[in-house]
Amino acid sequence: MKNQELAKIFNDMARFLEAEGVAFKPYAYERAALSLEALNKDVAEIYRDGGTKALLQIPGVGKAIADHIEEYLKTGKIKHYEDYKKKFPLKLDELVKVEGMGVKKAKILYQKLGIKDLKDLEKAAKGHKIAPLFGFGEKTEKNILQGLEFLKRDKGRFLLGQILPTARIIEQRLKGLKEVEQISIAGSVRRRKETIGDVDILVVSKKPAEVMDFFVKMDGVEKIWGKGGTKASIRMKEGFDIDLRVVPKKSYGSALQYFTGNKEHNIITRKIAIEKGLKLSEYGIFRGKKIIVGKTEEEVYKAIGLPYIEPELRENEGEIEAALNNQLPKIVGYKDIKGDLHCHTSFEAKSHGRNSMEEMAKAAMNMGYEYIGISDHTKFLRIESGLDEKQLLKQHEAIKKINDKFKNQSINFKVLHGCESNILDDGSIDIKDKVLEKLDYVIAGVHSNMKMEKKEMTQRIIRAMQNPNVDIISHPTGRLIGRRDEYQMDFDKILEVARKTGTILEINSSPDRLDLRDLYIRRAKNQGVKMIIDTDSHQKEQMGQIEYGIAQARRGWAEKEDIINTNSVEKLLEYFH
Ligand code: DGT
Ligand code: CA
Ligand code: CA
Repeated sequence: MKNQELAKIFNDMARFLEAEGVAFKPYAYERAALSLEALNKDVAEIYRDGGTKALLQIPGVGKAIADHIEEYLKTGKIKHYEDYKKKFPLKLDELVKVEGMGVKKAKILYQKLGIKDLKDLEKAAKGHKIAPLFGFGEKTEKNILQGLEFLKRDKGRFLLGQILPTARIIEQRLKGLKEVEQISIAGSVRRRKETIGDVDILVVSKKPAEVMDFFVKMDGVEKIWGKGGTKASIRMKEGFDIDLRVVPKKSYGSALQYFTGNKEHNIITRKIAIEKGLKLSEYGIFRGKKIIVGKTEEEVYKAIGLPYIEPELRENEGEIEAALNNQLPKIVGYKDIKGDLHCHTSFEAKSHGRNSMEEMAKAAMNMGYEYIGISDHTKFLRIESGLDEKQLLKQHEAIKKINDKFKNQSINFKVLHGCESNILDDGSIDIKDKVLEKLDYVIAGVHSNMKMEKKEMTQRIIRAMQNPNVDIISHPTGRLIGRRDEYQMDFDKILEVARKTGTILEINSSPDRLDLRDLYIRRAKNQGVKMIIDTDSHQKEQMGQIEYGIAQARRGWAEKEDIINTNSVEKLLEYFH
């Protein structure tokens, strides 16, 4: 898939430019990569239908990038990129996945020790070659080894955010075939699991052979693992596999139920069928040899005495018992969110490639929201151009002006003023209370010293929640999927204090965070703790990632009432007060 190939190239370019110390440009490339990754249409098709002019309509794509895309589509290469690869013959994309390793560190390690990839890095760290280097030390070397271990644990799985856009494009391509009557993504992608082993796609067709042929010959296929009459399996260039199954119409519902899984959920549904004297398989529900139902999932569940169960709940985590007792939650919907309150902007931060407050507000309107909350970093995070008290007050006035302007233009949309402040080691906040008081709401998060002892970290976050000005805790556990563990902390105690103080816990939608994780969401809900689904967007293109956060909330059984940004702006402000 050209979208993902180009996204990878532009991400690499951003890193090369950063390694060279070039300002601004890396962000432009990152933004283009982000936009291409999330695009639901094939960039090759866009170009074929509308040329460079159409490319320029893609968010984040300007003239220089459009030229690169054109060059790549025409020649399969980008000269500028090839030159950089010669200049820096190291696998930066791989190396920066190690938690705590930035581009600059990777460059130094390459120059001093010739480290080109993860293998070299591991060898050097184990041989204690890194610690003696200026600016590294014992602690960094230990962290690198830890980071490498972590990467190994999750090998072979991909983030949902890396997979879903491509899976959708392939679904659309197949849908375009006249032989395809019905189609659905199945497996863990349909369940919106946070990491994905492979993609499963189910198709109804009377001519499976034609569908199979098209599938294995698609653009972006690297290898064909197998191809039979109704089954095929391929490896995409991006490194992940896709299984395709073609079934007859009468089995579509039961096949979808089977291939959606998960496996444990399937085993139990089959057992229930047996108890009723039936047999449930991917081909249908049978009494003896006679098929009773199979066309839709609804009728399959009904035939074994269950209501329809949303795919995000099918993990054998109690959903079957709940269904049997008619106690399934009415989980929050993908269209229930009314605004995003964790958004960063370029205010007083000119060098981060971010968008202005108005641009973010417009993007929020395009999402169909009623409000947005601006929550820039605060002063402790100097590398993120964190705002100090004076700048926050200045921003407050600027936001008032934007709201006045919208009002004058009869635009029914509200910009709220917040901030993402820092929880310091002792649990205090890096901004004075008398300024925090003036904002509509305050987010607080841990951004430093993440390896504290359990007791200390728990106390640190509790103290922040006890500050009456703090409304929301961002990415509460600090994990990065496949890269960094959660902080050591007593989550039950945190929940207890969150409930007492009315503090809201964030469900961060960023595909590599998804923090809170699903089981924590469920525990929070059961304890009566409110949550908010936010994107933590640093560029407007990231606002669309909200769907990953919503998916996670659904997997955590959260209902509309549990999520405060399903409320109108009036209700929300009332809650903050
Ligand atoms: P993944 O790919 O590891 O992220 O997870 P899934 O759930 O997509 O697993 P996958 O691709 O191996 O299989 C897709 C679905 O097919 C799975 O969710 C349930 C069903 N399935 C696969 N193997 C078995 C099995 O041995 N027994 C039963 N009952 N169902 C299975
Ligand atoms: Ca799968
Ligand atoms: Ca599979």
